[in-house]
Amino acid sequence: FFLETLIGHPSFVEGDYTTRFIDQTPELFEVQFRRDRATRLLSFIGDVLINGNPEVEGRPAPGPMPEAQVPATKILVTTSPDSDQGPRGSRDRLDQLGPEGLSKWMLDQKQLLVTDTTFRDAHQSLFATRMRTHDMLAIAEHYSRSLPNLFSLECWGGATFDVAMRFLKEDPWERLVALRERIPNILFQMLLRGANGVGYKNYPDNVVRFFVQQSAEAGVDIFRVFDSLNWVENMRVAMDAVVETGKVCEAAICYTGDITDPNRSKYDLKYYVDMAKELEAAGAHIIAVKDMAGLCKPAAARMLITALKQEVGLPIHFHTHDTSGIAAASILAAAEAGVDAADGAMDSMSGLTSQPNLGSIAEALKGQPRDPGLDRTALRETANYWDGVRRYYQAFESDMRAGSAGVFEHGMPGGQYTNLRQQARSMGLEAHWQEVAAAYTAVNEMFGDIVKVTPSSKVVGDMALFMVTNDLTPAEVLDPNHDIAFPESVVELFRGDMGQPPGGWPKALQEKVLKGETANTVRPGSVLPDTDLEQERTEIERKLRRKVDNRDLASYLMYPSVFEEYANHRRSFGNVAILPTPAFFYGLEHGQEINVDIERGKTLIIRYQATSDANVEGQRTVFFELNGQPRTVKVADKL
Ligand code: 3PY
Ligand code: ZN
Repeated sequence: FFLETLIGHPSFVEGDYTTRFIDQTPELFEVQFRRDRATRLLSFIGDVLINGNPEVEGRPAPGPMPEAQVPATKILVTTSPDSDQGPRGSRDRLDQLGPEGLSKWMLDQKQLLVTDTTFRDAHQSLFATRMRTHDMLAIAEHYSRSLPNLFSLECWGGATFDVAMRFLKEDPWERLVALRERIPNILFQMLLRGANGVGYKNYPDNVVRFFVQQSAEAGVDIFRVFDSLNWVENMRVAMDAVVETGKVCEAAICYTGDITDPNRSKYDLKYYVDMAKELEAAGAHIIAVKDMAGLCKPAAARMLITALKQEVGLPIHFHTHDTSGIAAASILAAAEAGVDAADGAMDSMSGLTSQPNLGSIAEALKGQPRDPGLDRTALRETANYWDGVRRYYQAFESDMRAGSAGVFEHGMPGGQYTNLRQQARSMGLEAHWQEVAAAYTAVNEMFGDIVKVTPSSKVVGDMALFMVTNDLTPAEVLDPNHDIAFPESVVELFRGDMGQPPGGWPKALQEKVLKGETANTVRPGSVLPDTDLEQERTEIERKLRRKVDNRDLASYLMYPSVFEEYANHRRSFGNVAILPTPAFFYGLEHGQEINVDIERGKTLIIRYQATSDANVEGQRTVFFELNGQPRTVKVADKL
């Protein structure tokens, strides 16, 4: 193989080589021990058995984890004359009508269209985005066959991109493509943080465009685009890029404050209606009301949706969180006021910081004019499956037990709540959680009452933790004579690196934070130079000593070091996404056997036998049976 690669190299063929050839093409000379796929996976399992998966270190042990039961798939709705093709769904409608046609169809039809967020926001909000591709793929075909009346599946974007690579050692693109293969008929939806892509900072415009193009090609149909300060200027590049791909641009207004409270006038009904009109003029096909913290009370939902339906000519899609416990009432109020689509999560993945209960919303509307027409049995079976899956992730659950009206004070987004609480715990502040929540409220006020959603919410969280750990009061933070070394993210926010909030930043605090540095007021993307994409590609190819396709490049542009680390993990251990979840986090029991589908039609049967004592070099031998044959791997004992 080595010789073939060497003599096939263009420089070698052309006779164009000197000793510099060795320096310039190191990939040809790296003598790499290329282990087969099975050995790499066994090494990973061996490492988890001996050293543990660092991901669950220090987290609560899970209870029993019986295998989640995939329901036997029945075709419940077949509108296709060719039954092999499976039932037609919303994606077929998009193919037929195009994005403007889909938008018009949404307005013309009567049902409440329902999006299931289980594959993205639900697990982001309930267990820190840890759901693995393996658990999604097992149920995917069931969705396609049994729930074709769902409007869309929110299954990508937000934090899933980062967490997939950083913690789960998975390729987010492969997840999307594999889901697409199994669910060709239901629209896929992603959450895009506007100029922040799927990251935490503004990227150059051409990086945002490149990312959108790749996502569209890989299978995203609807892009829910938002800006973390509700600054429409900062959404245009992403929105235009979506429209250019021929996909659906769902532009979001992030809901904060309380439109039913006359004392909170900064974000009143007019503010939201004006923003929706701006987004309509900017080319959106759908308007999302993104209530990321679950602050939109039933009365507010009724007012807001009624006004938007009167003033805007686009369908409205309502997204909320159930942190307070009352969000389903808001969805029903929105449905009565004529909202076109709403988000829910499958029963066992709903409630608390997640979306309200999809199955119960469907039941509440059954037989009513807005009946979403979803099959009760299919919903129940799907929810049962997710119930089994959720047990695998016990270690990542927050210990929130009930909804809490406290969210109307702190306004923390559902996706942030569990993370911030975990962050506080890891800093030894668990007992001070109420103080952190109070500091979060105070920081928001000091910052001028801003929209809090990734990444602006992260900055508010950083500052809240900073205040609690340093025992700082709001008065001290605001006092110009009390010197404070603000966290870097706060400096960046006040410098305008994430854009501008409505009404600008509070001047006195901005001066104090920036310590003489000047603030930007222009759109950050307008001054960030375009990235040289090919230069970046060369750079990462050199680091990894392999070719890098557009999807890898897009991952690298979003998260350079996270991607590089993930790619190295993949080289050492192969595609660990195909392992069952308990094996990935906890390894195997003695004598336990698992089936691992290494590719379609090719299954490895892995049985764990035993582990030896460490040898003088600190290595242990792990004994497996692989498809009935003995196999061993050596693993360094790091503990
Ligand atoms: C994200 O950006 O990940 C969010 O879920 C915002 O609500
Ligand atoms: Zn959300």
